[in-house]
Amino acid sequence: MCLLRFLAQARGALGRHLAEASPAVWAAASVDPGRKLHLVIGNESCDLDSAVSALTLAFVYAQRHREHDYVPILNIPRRDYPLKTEVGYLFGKCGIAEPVLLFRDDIPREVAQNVNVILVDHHVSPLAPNVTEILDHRPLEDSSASFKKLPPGCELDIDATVGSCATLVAERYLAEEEPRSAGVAKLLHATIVLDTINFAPAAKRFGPKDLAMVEQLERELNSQKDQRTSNFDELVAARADISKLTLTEVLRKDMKILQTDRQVVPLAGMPILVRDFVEKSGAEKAVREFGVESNLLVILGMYVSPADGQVQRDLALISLSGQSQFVERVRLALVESNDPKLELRPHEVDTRFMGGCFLRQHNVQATRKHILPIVKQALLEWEAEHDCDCEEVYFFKEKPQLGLS
Ligand SMILES: [Mn+2]
Repeated sequence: MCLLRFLAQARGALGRHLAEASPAVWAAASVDPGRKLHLVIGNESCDLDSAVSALTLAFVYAQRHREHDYVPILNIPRRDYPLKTEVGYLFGKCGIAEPVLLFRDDIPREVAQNVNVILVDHHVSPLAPNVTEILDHRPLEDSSASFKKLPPGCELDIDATVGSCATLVAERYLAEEEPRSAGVAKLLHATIVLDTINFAPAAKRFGPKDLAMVEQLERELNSQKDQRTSNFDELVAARADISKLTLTEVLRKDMKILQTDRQVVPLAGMPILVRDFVEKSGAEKAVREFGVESNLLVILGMYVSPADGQVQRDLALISLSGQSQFVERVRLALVESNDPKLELRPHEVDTRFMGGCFLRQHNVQATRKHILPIVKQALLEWEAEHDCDCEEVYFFKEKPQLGLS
């Protein structure tokens, strides 16, 4: 069976199994009892690695183990698919359209006990008790509570030496003669090239296995090494293409949530400078929608010049509830950071957009990976110091008055 036909039939396979769990919703034909459903699911960022690894591994296993069903699931709600511009671009190039894909909201919140789950590109999951196999390349978090809930027989292939989970899928794909699929080979090849930053030595994002798999895939595709660069450039451009997104979608496109016991702080990463974003009409409405339930929003902007590849970065701190002292505290933490030095300085032209704080980041090597822990530390320190400002104290202050009345 070819990849496209497999995908077109995946929804039907899912429906047949779910019909058993919930006949009211899925009035489809039932499945024979020995036939098991395996959901193959990537991580919640649904980056290219997660999406491609889930899709290709499900296809390969489905062809090799025809007695069972393997269904790829993209770990985002369907409405967020347009935000994953590089995924949509590469899938589109391979003829894979959104309606044949299955998303997190296509499966019930609680998966039935007899459903097996294969995790790709992550290994900490609320589905842990159902997981039978893991392919991942993140550093092992074996102390996490969900990791301890994995069943004893779960097969683990967690290899932090590879730059891409797609490399681990390619290894399985290439290990046997069947199935052969140009679509699978192209998807895996493009993903490994993107994740390894096209094997740039300075980026240090690849290991020997990534290179070996890409070379084998190139032999299978009969493609030349020099095509890597054009594939890579196309995907980088597709990832930064926000021309079809609303401003709120631009903020949500690549966001992470920082959570402490008392606060939720969203960090947006955008392929446009914040300074340029706030000039757009509707920017204030978009920011309000994005940060509706938080004290603080952190927005990180980046602009890569198409002409010479030069990178510019800036950031903004905005409090919708006007907590200026808190914003100032986080600003100081970022400005004073030595690990690394962010070299934050005011923009040449200042802005007072929503009373926020806007800074150019002259150390363009520093990324969200560096900024996130600084913000988190500042949040925790602030909370520790302002323990006295919380409700209990307010309550004690008020109590004598209540007692008198
Ligand atoms: Mn990955």
